[in-house]
Amino acid sequence: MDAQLIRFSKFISLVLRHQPQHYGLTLDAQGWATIDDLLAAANRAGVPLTHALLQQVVAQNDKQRFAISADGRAIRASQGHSIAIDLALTPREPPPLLYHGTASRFVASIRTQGLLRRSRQHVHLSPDITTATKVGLRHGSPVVLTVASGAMHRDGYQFYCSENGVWLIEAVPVAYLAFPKQ
Ligand code: HQG
Repeated sequence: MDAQLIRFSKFISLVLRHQPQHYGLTLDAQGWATIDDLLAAANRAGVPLTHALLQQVVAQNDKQRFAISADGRAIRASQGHSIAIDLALTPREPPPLLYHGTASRFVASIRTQGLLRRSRQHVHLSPDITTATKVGLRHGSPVVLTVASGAMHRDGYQFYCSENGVWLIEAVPVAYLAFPKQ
């Protein structure tokens, strides 16, 4: 994705995941906005987004962050929200192991509290170590924790998988976490 499309992607993430009201946009209960309303909100904020550019942002997005509705008229972020919306995902059986990328400075706290969702609606887990390492790098020196997702599922915890393949869960207790040897 070129630099301009990345800027648009960050703006759309901000609006659809965190601050729709600030930009005068109303999402429905599942997080959808009409594309026309989103473009109007962007233009009011001085962001020169058009239908054609939006289609490029959605199609070329490295993580497929956004989904377009079946009728082509609405858009939502597939995960990552801090505002209360219901993605209406169905619980799914996870693979036996999932991974969480974090930064080394958070590890001591995670050892005592487990993984908490902090400002977001869910804890985000990755299906592979490479992806988790990239997530951790966003925060600093990356550390990848292994989550015993199969055992958690057997113990009754509910897992969801977003449209773009990010595993979501309310929290992960310490008992299900493996930390790399230091
Ligand atoms: C950490 C990106 C201390 C947690 C990614 C993380 C993801 C704790 C940070 C998505 C803790 C929260 C989400 C505890 C958790 N004590 N720190 N008990 N429990 N943490 O950004 O998972 O590019 O809210 O380890 O790919 O980093 O935006 O979550 O480091 O899918 O599409 O608290 O964002 O996607 O940070 O990232 P975040 P995340 P996008």
